[in-house]
Amino acid sequence: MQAYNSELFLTTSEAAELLGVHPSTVKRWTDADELESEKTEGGHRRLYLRSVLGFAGDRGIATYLAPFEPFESHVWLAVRDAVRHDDFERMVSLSLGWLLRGYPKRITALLQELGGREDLSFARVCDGLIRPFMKEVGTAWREGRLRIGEEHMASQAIVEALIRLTTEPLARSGPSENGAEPPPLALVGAMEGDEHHLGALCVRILLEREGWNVHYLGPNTPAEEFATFQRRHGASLVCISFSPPARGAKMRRCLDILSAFYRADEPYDLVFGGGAAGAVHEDAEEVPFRTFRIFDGAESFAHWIRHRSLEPSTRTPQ
Ligand code: B12
Repeated sequence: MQAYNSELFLTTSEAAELLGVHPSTVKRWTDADELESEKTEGGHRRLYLRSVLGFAGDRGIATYLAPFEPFESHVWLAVRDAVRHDDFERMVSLSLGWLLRGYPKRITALLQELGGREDLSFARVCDGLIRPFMKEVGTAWREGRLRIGEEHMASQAIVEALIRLTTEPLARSGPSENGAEPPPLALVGAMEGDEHHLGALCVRILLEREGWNVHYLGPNTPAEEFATFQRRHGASLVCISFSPPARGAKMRRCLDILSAFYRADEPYDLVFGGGAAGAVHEDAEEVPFRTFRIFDGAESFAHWIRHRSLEPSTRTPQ
């Protein structure tokens, strides 16, 4: 462990953040020599990550880095790059390294940590980390650097983290006793024939965090099922993911089916997204929906959902 962590040092506030205390507490500990530190030429304290982690271990202070032993310094640098510089490159290569060495659970743990952080937007984690990481995985598989089993392991590691990040409490989706307006309902899933559903899971979490009740239909869901469930449960938003190799014809067929089921007295918004969704253009299609939008990423979708007016459906979820 020493070899990995010995070179890295933190400022007082970085150490305080890691230990979950106020910087003045870290100063007190260093002044009392309880926590090892050095002074720079400019008189600022610097604390070796190794010492801070050792101190945390001795005092029983849980840090987010502890589960990543012996890669704490790698994770710390990767998180710092992401949070401070919006740079996920280190995180992508760290995750790929873990995949190749057979540590998929670390990938799950890292994504869970990032997905829970308040200093990172979850949409950014989706577009900045999950999508590029999985793209790298796909490329490495195509070039023969990864086996298909490793590709599956990578998707599963991400799925597991995303499932753990779906936080919707049961109580919120049930009938309300105090007469409060129930949260609006969204249906989310991936199109029939499409086994890729990481993007749909990302959308589910984004919506839940914006206060939506989400019925998640998962991968490979026929358009007719989206239409039927929208009617049955009165969803005010339907989000469908299309990954390559889906083509425009598939999206148009889906639009035709949903249009045939659509009733103007129960309006809803329809959103397409995913790597293949650009095969149709929202303005070019004649559709009856209250709104029809296409997004190529989680961030643009999150921005739209936050700024559109939240009009609940005329019916309440059952
Ligand atoms: C993982 C993976 C799989 C896994 C999926 C596992 C799972 N549980 O999802 C498995 C192994 C099942 C799989 C199967 C196949 N795959 Co595949 N797969 C991939 C891979 C490596 C990653 C996809 C992924 O999960 N990306 C991460 C997510 C988060 O990214 P995303 O979907 O783009 O989502 C983001 C945005 O698009 C957006 N978004 C997505 N959906 C939505 C929806 C809404 C409403 C909104 C608002 C936004 C949004 O938000 C997300 C966050 O940024 C890609 C490689 C790549 N370059 O993408 C190939 C890839 C997509 N697969 C490919 C192929 C060919 C296949 C197979 C046909 C292989 C085969 N011969 O069997 C099958 C098809 C199975 C099927 N019927 O669907 C090709 C497609 C090539 C093409 N252009 O035609 C790719 C590109 C690999 C390649 N380079 O060859 N695959």
